[in-house]
Amino acid sequence: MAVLLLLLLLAISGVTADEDAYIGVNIGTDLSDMPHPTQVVALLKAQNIRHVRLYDADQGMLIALAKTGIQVMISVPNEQLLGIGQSNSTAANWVSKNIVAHYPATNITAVCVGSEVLTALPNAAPVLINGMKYIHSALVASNLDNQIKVSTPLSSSVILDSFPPSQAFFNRSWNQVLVPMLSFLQSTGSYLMLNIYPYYDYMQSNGVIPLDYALFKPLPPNKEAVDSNTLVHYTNVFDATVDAAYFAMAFLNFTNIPVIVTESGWPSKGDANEPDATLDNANSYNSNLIRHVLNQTGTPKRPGIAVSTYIYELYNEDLKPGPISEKNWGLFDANGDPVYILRLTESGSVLANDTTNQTYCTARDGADPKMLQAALDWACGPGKVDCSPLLQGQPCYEPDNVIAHATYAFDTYYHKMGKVPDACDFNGVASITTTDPSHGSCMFPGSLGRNSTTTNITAPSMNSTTSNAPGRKFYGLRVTGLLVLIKIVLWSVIFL
Ligand SMILES: *[C@@H]1O[C@H](CO)[C@@H](O)[C@H](O)[C@H]1NC(C)=O
Ligand SMILES: *[C@@H]1O[C@H](CO)[C@@H](O)[C@H](O)[C@H]1NC(C)=O
Ligand SMILES: *[C@@H]1O[C@H](CO)[C@@H](O)[C@H](O)[C@H]1NC(C)=O
Ligand SMILES: *[C@@H]1O[C@H](CO)[C@@H](O)[C@H](O)[C@H]1NC(C)=O
Ligand SMILES: *[C@@H]1O[C@H](CO)[C@@H](O)[C@H](O)[C@H]1NC(C)=O
Ligand SMILES: *[C@@H]1O[C@H](CO)[C@@H](O)[C@H](O)[C@H]1NC(C)=O
Ligand SMILES: *[C@@H]1O[C@H](CO)[C@@H](O)[C@H](O)[C@H]1NC(C)=O
Ligand SMILES: *[C@@H]1O[C@H](CO)[C@@H](O)[C@H](O)[C@H]1NC(C)=O
Ligand SMILES: *[C@@H]1O[C@H](CO)[C@@H](O)[C@H](O)[C@H]1NC(C)=O
Ligand SMILES: CC(=O)N[C@H]1CO[C@H](CO)[C@@H](O)[C@@H]1O
Repeated sequence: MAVLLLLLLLAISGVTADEDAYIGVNIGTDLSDMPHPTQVVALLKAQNIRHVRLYDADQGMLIALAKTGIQVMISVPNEQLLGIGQSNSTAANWVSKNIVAHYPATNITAVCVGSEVLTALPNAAPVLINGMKYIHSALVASNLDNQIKVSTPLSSSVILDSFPPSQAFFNRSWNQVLVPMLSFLQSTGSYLMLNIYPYYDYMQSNGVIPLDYALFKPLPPNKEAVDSNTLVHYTNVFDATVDAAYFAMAFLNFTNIPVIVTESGWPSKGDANEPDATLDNANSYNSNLIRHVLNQTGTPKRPGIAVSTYIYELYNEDLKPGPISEKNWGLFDANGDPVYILRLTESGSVLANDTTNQTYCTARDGADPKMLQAALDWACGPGKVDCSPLLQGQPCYEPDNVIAHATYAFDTYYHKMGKVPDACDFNGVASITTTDPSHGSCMFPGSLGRNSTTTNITAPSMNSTTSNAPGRKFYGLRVTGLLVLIKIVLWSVIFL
């Protein structure tokens, strides 16, 4: 039954996909405790994230993403670009190993050739176009070029004078690369990939850009930014940057290439000199961004035209060098616990908000150990909880004390009973919490980002198959009320 419903869920989510703008998520992997690919995918599923971008072509992730319906953009890391841009057979091998071997089980939709190459690795710029063309030729040879697009994410800093948007143009130093690139994107039906960081624009503007304008918050009319040529009012940095890209392309006579935003986000924590990297601002930015994209508003220059956007990023990456903010762009920590609960109520039912429903039943602090033991005995006996994971040698045996064991039994019972508050009482020695009590390989029912349908979870830490430090991936959230409903039914079937 559960399997049937799962299939139904996937079928329906397939139907509702993708002519409209969608939200995806980038998956960076610079974490000391990087979750295993199966845990990453479980988190994606729990959050209904349907689109992701990986910063490499990690084989473990590509396998874990198979048959999930999740659409995946993979990347040629900058470190591999020189090889691929100089040899069509290297490119063909790359496509064969990372795409042909996984498609169609894993729904790969695009290849990002390098990442901000012009600004991050300018000496590879001369081979960038060839790299894109070689990858594309290999896709053509495998008859996959219609399904899988080739592009390269650009930093928005290649656009100069981006306000007013109508006067924006690409840094002319790069025209020799950008003109053939735009021709390539146009002739292959691909899109311009752009990374947009209003956080940095705001930080670098020395007070010229109001914080609210960066955060999509309402501005008084006299504070709105007006394009003096078009008289268009801009209410946020994001739209102005996308329009600047349209104008910059038009300046080179390319008027029909869509834009997709490959990275955007806001850090939730920063150094003393980054006072606006806060939980509240990160929440405002990402919540407003999601609402803006899913509302299909488009931009003033192209109203109603979808600008799908990948949020940077899924996990906080604690190993990232640089200021504190660098480590705090994530929506989740390594345990799959949300860093903040997105404020998405007005956009309908986006499951990221559903983390508020992520509750657990634990032994109350300071409860009398004898009463805990009695409640534990009841749960594992008359309560019919499967307490075998608490046996010696099993994942939840350690720590071997009554509080930990009771917590496991209480939480399992609570979920079995459909999380009704009465199921978490146990004569007053239990209480409901939103903190996931899972530890090590002991996964509690209800745990996000983990496989909670079974207690036999082995969770090896991920040894990435690639050696690239900034390995990353992405997903997308796109939810309908029906999906939420089916998900609830699905869960209740599993737990009843
Ligand atoms: C690579 O390019 C050479 C020379 O243009 C061509 O003969 C060969 O078929 C190409 N190989 C692949 C795998 O595309
Ligand atoms: C991948 O996803 C797209 C959009 O939902 C869909 O049209 C396509 O059929 C999928 N491809 C595969 C191989 O599943
Ligand atoms: C344009 O690009 C060149 C080459 O990277 C760089 O040196 C220059 O500073 C850029 N111009 C501006 C105004 O950013
Ligand atoms: C764009 O097209 C116009 C009209 O055909 C032409 O005059 C102009 O030189 C073109 N600009 C570029 C950058 O190719
Ligand atoms: C969504 O778009 C409609 C019309 O385009 C607009 O009236 C509404 O305010 C938008 N909602 C949000 C939350 O942006
Ligand atoms: C949270 O759980 C309650 C009770 O199970 C349910 O009625 C509600 O719809 C859930 N909220 C969401 C956003 O799914
Ligand atoms: C949970 O794990 C089992 C066994 O490894 C697997 O068959 C199942 O597909 C997993 N479920 C989810 C939702 O990942
Ligand atoms: C968990 O699954 C593995 C492989 O399927 C099996 O060898 C092991 O005995 C199981 N452990 C428990 C506690 O069920
Ligand atoms: C993971 O990598 C570490 C360090 O390279 C190594 O010691 C360990 O054996 C690896 N684990 C697995 C399961 O490959
Ligand atoms: C359905 C649901 O849980 N909605 C919550 C989404 O997040 C906002 C802000 O935290 C809550 O107020 C809603 O209750």
